[in-house]
Formats: sequence, C-alpha cells, structure tokens
Amino acid sequence: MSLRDKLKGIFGGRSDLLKVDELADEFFNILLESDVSLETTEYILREFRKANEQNRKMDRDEAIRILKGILSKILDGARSDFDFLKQDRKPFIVLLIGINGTGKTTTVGKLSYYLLKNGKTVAMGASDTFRAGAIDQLRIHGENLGVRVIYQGMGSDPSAVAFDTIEHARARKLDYAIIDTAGRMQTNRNLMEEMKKIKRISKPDLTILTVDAMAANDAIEQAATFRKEIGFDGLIVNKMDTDARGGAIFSIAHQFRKPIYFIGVGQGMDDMIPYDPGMIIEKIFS
Ligand SMILES: Nc1nc2c(ncn2[C@@H]2O[C@H](COP(=O)(O)OP(=O)(O)OP(=O)(O)O)[C@@H](O)[C@H]2O)c(=O)[nH]1
Ligand SMILES: [Mg+2]
Repeated sequence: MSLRDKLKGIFGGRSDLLKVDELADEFFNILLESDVSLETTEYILREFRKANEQNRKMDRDEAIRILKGILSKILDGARSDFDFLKQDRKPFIVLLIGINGTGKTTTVGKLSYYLLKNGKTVAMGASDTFRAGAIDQLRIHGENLGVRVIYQGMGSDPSAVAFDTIEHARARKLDYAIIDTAGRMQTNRNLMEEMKKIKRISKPDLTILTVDAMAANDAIEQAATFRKEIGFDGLIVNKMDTDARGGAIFSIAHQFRKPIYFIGVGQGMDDMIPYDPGMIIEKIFS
C-alpha cells in the first residue's frame, strides 16, 4: 500500500479529536512502512509535536494538514535553482556516478535527449569500460538520439575515454559532454579510486549521483560513501515509477541535503521529469 493510501485510511476516516501521541504513533508506523528512514521519520514526528506544543487534541484533517506542511518543507529543501539549459561554459561537463543499477547509463541518454529537445548539442562518453554491455548500451542510446558516443574497448582506461569525450566536444564546439561511469568494479575500493581519477581528469562542471528510489536506505549509505570519497553536486532519483510505497524521496531529500534535479519515471528517454515537490505532495495528499 502506498503512503497516499495509508494516509487516506488513517483512523478509518474518524473525524473526532485525537491526542497528539495517538496521531504521532500512527504516523510513525505509516512513514516507516512507506520506506521513510527511521532518522527522517523521527525528524518528522519531532516537527509534528513542535507544531502543537500545547498538546491539544486535533482532528484527522488538521493532523494531516500539519504533516503535509512538514513533508513539503522537506522536499523543498532539495530544490535548486540550477538550470541545465542556462550554462555558458562550453562544453559543460556532466559526470554521472552511482552504484550499479541506479540508472546512470539510462540517465546519460535521458539527459542528452532533454538537452537535444531544448536545442543543445551533446557528446556522450562511455566511461563504464568495466561491465560487459555497458558500451553497447550507451551506443544504442547514441544511435537512437543521433548523438556521438565516444568509446574505446572494454577494459580501457575510463579516464582516457572521459578525456577524449571532452576533447571531442571541445573540438566540435558542442554545448555538453555527458559522461557515464561504472557502478561496479572488482572491489568497491577500486571503484572509488577510479571515480576519483575520472573526476580529477575530467574536471566536471557538475557531478550527479543517481540513486534508486526503491532502495532508499541503501542509497543513503551509498551516497554517504560517494560524498566522502568523490563528492557530488546533486542527485537524480530514478525508478520513482516502480516505488509503490512512495516514502523514499523524503529520506533522500532530508538526509542527502543536496539538490535533486530530476526524477526518473520509466525506462524511456522522455521518462525523466524535473524535480517538483508540489507535484509529489499533491500526488500523496490529493
Ligand atoms: N522503471 C524504471 N526503470 C529505470 C529507470 N531508470 C533506469 N531504469 C532501468 O534500470 C535498469 C538499470 O539502468 P542502467 O541505466 O543500466 O543503470 P546503471 O546505473 O548504468 O547500471 P550499471 O551500468 O550496472 O552500473 C535498466 O533496465 C533501465 O532501463 C526509471 O526511472 N524507471
Ligand atoms: Mg551503466
């Protein structure tokens, strides 16, 4: 059951006055079951109690209105005024990083599509030289979009591919160079070292971490490692379409304390939409 359905069913629609403790207990369960992390759930409940320090009773609608305000504020914290389309530096270099399966390669395609649609020119770099199939996966996106993909053979140096991609974009005066990376190496340690090197060599204008909304709690741990080891500017949260529970985005916004630029809502190239807290809140509370 989704967060939305759970909130709708809260107290079986009772409209009498309820104690704050009763409400808080109910919210606690609902939030945790919807995949909001414990840390974020506790924060939400602290805010909820703060909103009613006199500890007076309230009805369900008022409680939900307060909860909506708190959740909106959390999502608003991940807004940013960064605009992909208004970057003068040429090429503007975007590096995608993240654990395997979080949608990096797909997002390189989606971002390119978004930029092309808005009249920009793009080159894509296949710097995941580790996973069998990763290069072809990106080349297929490139063919479908009519975008040049810079690649070398499997096992080649990812930093060299990134460098070539940027050089190509520079020589052709392209607007953007978007670089895919591996999500898995022999060991995680190697992955971090490799990413550091790619970042050092490509000097990205923007480093984006992709996370999977379905695996929010893992994602938070992964993000902490990526932040410590490599650093990133913001996030793209993928697979929001498959997240039946719907609570992960709140932990991601609350705990990462980084901008979320887009959310991924499917596998297609146009299945990426700008991060819009209002829309997410309306979906849950409408
Ligand atoms: N439903 C859904 N599927 C997605 C989304 N984004 C990516 N996928 C799918 O998730 C799978 C993994 O995506 P990739 O882009 O290959 O992920 P990756 O991070 O590049 O993975 P590695 O290369 O293994 O590190 C693919 O089947 C994608 O089509 C999304 O927003 N929604
Ligand atoms: Mg990939």
